[in-house]
Amino acid sequence: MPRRITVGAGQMGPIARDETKGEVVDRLMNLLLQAKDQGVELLVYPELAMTTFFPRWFVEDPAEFDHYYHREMPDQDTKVLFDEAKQLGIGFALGYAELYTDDEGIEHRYNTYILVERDGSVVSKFRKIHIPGHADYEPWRQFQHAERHYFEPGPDGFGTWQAFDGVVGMAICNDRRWPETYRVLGLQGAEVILIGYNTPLYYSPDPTQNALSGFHNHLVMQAGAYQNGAYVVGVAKGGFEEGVESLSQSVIIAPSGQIIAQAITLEDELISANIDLDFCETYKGTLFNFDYYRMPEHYGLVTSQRGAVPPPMGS
Ligand code: CDT
Repeated sequence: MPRRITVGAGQMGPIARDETKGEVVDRLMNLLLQAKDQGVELLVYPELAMTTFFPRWFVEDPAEFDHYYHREMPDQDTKVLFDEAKQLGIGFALGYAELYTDDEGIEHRYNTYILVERDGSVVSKFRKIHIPGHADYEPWRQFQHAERHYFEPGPDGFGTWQAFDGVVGMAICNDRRWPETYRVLGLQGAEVILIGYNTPLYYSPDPTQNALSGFHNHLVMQAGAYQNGAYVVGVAKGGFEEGVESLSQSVIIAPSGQIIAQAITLEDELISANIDLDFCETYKGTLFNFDYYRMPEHYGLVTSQRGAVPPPMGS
């Protein structure tokens, strides 16, 4: 039996600060209906798909922004989307801000993806690991990127799951820039990696990188796909949002590293591709046959240290 599945990237344009959750869900539903027309079985929405990218504003007490978070998923705002997707037989990954109270009553804020199967069952959650930006107010910036104020790193690591007739993994935005993300997923057999992102085109710490934003976005995801023999679905929330322009250019990438489909607008736009999961083996079974060719005995530094340690001078 060929393992073919149609995947969709449900790119979103900007979400205004005063846009209600109901209005946003209407847009997500619209993408879902387009997905149905294109035969999509797995629809991937962006990072933080329910709200404007609120880390661009700093409020001293993050609880002031609790209205941007969801304590449960689905909840009263999103249940209609979950119900409709189940009715249509479409699975999806939805990015949202999660507010979680643990068994000891401690609140945690995560940047989360929830993955839902075609029958409406929840496959898993993934909580973003690499939290970029800064934790304190930085007045010199044109706008804030205070993700480290609003989110803590996910405690569960990078997982993969048997779903959608294959092996699926997730990552969120800044995670995509780190080769470790893809490798840890690849080592768990990932065949399809789902990645949502919000990437401002202006990078305050080094504006010389601005013009390369689109290049870097595709560079890392294409490399991650190729080096691990996996498909990557990269989905933006882009366009001009509350005065800040963010990258669009959502893509579906093959294990060859080639882009199969790419969004052309800065708005809500669905792209899709019918992919052959067995094609992953073309790479996983040859050049990137991990079992045969990897040399983990020489990779110890990857997990034993965080920063670079050059050799001493004169050595
Ligand atoms: N959302 C997110 O992780 N964005 C970052 C922006 C760059 S760091 C300020 C990214 O890696 O695209």
